[in-house]
Amino acid sequence: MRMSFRWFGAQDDPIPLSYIRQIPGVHDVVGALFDVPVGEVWSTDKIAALKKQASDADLNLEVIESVNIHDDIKIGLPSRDRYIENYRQSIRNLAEFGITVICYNFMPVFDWLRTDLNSKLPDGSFAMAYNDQIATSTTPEQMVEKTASASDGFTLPGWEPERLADLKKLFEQYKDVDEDALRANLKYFLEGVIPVCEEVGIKMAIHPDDPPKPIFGLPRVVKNRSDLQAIVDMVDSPNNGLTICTGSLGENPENDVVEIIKHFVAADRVPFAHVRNIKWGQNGNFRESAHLSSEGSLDLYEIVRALHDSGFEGFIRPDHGRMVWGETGRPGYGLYDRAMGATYINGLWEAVDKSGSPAA
Ligand code: DNO
Repeated sequence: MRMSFRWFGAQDDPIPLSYIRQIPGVHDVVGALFDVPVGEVWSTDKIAALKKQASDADLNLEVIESVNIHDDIKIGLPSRDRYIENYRQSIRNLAEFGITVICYNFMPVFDWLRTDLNSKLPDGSFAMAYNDQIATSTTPEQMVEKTASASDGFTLPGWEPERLADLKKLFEQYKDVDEDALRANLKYFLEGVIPVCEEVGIKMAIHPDDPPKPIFGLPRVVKNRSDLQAIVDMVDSPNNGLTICTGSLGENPENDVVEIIKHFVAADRVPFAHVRNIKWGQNGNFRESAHLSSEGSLDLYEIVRALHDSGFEGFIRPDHGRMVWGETGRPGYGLYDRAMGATYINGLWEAVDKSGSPAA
């Protein structure tokens, strides 16, 4: 297991790499080029500069989160072939610089969704929350506006204002895309990129839908175990992998995250794991919590034990943290609570590792 930490780049992350380097056990940073428009090729110059920033700070950079997928690919428009060709070139360019894992998602229009980015918890910290009733009574336009105004001046990953400028048109383009069509378009994409990944040694790692259900009438195809199984079966290759995000999958109490981990890690399809906790509310509502098992609804000990005992050899990162100790910044991505999360997960891993007992 390699513990890593997400970083949004020198221009846009208030947390310097030198601070990340000081988190015990973190030697890897997860990065991306946020200034390349979705669909365009990632140039070797830009990748080289990103790699150099990490290595200058004595950190490795092998995982990219994310190389996002153009909506034309998800919709299945004729222009998708050009975007897939660009993606193939980005994969080749990234491999030249030692990248081994690319995290991506296949959520139409929006990436993850929260209805409150700054919900105050009883201990005085702030976390993100999702309320189904608010989500279903808010229009997509209102949601974009609300998310932008509550994110403290930062762009949230997957909520780029330029891309979401013409929501009406995007929704119109998706009107005939149901789950089957979206799945077929994912397969088409994977068939285009996985051969290149095999050639250059990169593993693709699809991120689950967050929350794991359709939103605003848009289909979602990465919600549960059977969706994940369908994806690994689309192209039978270890390079066609998954990002197991315990929070996203765990938001649906019906998803048995521990079992999902055991199954897909044993099948050698999990190069990357996002490990975080959430607290279930009523009717599909949830809020994010500290990583500690007793603070949320997921058992992080069992999650780490399942990863360890199934032979997980990929990258882990702590995921969304709360805002604690007066910190401000990009919601979910402050330094302190994520650093505590990394330390906690490292502690669990060490304990499981030294106890030597295989999971029941
Ligand atoms: C949110 C993240 C997602 C994730 C993408 C992967 O905090 O977990 O934005 O990076 O879905 O492509």
